[in-house]
Amino acid sequence: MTTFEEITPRLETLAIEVPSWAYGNSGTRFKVFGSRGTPRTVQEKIDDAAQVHRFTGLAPAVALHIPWDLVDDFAALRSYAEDRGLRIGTINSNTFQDDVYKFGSLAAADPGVRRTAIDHHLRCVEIMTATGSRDLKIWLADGSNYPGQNDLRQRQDTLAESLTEIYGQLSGDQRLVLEYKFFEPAFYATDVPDWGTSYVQVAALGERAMVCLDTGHHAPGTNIEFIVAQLLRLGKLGAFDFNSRFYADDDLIVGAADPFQLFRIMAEVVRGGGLDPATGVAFMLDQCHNIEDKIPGQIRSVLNVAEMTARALLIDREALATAQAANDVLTANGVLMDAFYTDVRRDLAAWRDSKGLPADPMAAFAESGYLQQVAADRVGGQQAGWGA
Ligand code: AOS
Ligand code: MN
Repeated sequence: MTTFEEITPRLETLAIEVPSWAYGNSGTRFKVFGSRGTPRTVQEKIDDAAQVHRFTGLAPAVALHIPWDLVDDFAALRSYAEDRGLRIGTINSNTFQDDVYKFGSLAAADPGVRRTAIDHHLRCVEIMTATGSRDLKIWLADGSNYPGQNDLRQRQDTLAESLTEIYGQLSGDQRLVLEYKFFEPAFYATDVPDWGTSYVQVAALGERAMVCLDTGHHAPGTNIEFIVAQLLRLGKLGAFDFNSRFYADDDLIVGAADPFQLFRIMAEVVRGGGLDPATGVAFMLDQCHNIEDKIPGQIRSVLNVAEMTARALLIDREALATAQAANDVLTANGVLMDAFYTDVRRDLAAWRDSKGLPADPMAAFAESGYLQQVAADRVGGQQAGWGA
């Protein structure tokens, strides 16, 4: 039996990146609801992100989205974050919002559009250098709605050319991570629809190009932990975008829809060495809080990831290996389920307490009065939201 004390050193290596856009208003195509105290600037988003780290101790980085988080002076923004105990994490490029990208960006047939999209990424690389960010994350809305609309094969070649130019501009330990998504906004064919396509594209670029796995970007029923195992095996799992979903890309709180799936994913992360910082897996959240308060929504997500990571670390690996070798199906499954059913919440509370963190981060945040304070302070201006 593995004890909680034995797993804490590995648990403490967990460093979750929160997305700046989680603190802005978001919604569905039917309505984006505003809320009091929503940040108006990237600095206010960083202030909110700092609260998540302050109450959990596990979220020391904030990812930015460009152009949503554009500022004149990114070195100053880096200091702003550092003064609040955070580093600036992944820089996400955005080539899905401007009119010019109606028919695609890095894979578009129009060379002028491609140039605009590549230049945007080169600007993102400059920003990474100023912020000290390691990863450039690329998610493309590129695709088509109707059979025959695009030359599917040509677009793979075009995409490869665009990515090669961007990859060539990386320096030092900078990396490119390519996110895949099976549909939306394109409904017939997406240019990077699955992990295989992402893998093929990044493998052609080189060592510092990796796959980003967003947990909401697969067809229902997909065995995501299998993809995790395979990418770790190949040394190509660069990043997660964690969220949960009931139907499509719902972007709900991590672990809310299917805690067992989150456990199975973390079990493969542990098995594949992905918790070791040297493996370089970025544990990002990519979520929208449409109806719930955003900061506690992020705190809950971080806690859920920590809980399922702890349970995954508690798997009795020796007993599992023995049962697997003996083809003892029921014992092997039982060993895994024993870890999944272990309630680690008290142990995690005690661990937080020992670190000077609140035992109950949700309650402590509610009692802190932060939401009331920002609601009173953040009056006027334009609330940040999807697209701003
Ligand atoms: C879109 O579906 C993706 O998940 C991207 O990661 C995107 O950049 C992010 O969700 C912000 O819109
Ligand atoms: Mn994502």
